[in-house]
Amino acid sequence: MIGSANLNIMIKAARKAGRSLVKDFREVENLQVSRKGAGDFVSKADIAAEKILKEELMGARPTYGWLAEEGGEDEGADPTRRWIVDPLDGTTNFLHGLPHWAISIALEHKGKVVAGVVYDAAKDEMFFAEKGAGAWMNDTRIRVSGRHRMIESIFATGLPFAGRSDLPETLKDLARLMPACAGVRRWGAASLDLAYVAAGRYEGYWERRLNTWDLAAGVIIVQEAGGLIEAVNPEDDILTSGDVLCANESIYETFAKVIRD
Ligand code: 2AM
Ligand code: CA
Ligand code: CA
Ligand code: CA
Repeated sequence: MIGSANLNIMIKAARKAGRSLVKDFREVENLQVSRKGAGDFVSKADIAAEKILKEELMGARPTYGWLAEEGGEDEGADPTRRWIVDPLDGTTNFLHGLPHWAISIALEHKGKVVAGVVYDAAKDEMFFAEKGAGAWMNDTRIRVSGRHRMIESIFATGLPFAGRSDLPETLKDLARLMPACAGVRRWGAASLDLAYVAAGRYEGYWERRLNTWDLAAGVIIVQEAGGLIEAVNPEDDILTSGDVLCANESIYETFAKVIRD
């Protein structure tokens, strides 16, 4: 797969920030951590990774805009293009020594995501996609799963953590979904949940109240892998609402009905 210049910039940046995160992950007990809000932590590792990503991405494309979880927002000289970055998605896992976290980088053009990279550095799995060019994991083209029976399917979600207000909705969803399917998983890194749907590892995923940087890269990876993705309420915009529902094509309608009814 030969990507565009921008995709190569994104992959190179993800690898460089990934090396920094893997190093910090090995000595995670020594990291300085602070709390941004209820249950929302940030560490030296998040900050260091974001600094590397900013140097790499803005260094290569100085006119683009910038939106990142730990460093706020800048409108670039070119208002049509913007990097959307989560330097460490799954910080809570990272801080507990759980190897399930990722770097998420998206490129937006005129309000639409045109390229996305989700890098699981601990497992060296680089998920990426570019509009019209398919979705990939390392050297392999990926596709959503072909399962179409609910009873054989597994779904992922995020369980609301301290401070998040969507508990009643999530409990209602779970009560309807759990008896109908083969299982529900909760891993704690939204960008990887999306990448796993794209790779056919589970059939679908839904979650509410996410941030733009959790979702932007994963959205295009799911689409390019042949998946369907919308906001939980299909009239909403995914990135601005932060609510997402995605699945392979064959099960989408049945799954969406369970969550939406
Ligand atoms: P973060 O690690 O970048 O903050 C969905 O669960 C998203 O919520 C995750 O991708 C995660 O992104 C964020 N999040 C923030 N605090 C969390 C917590 N205590 N538990 C799980 N996810 C959390
Ligand atoms: Ca966070
Ligand atoms: Ca995140
Ligand atoms: Ca983060």
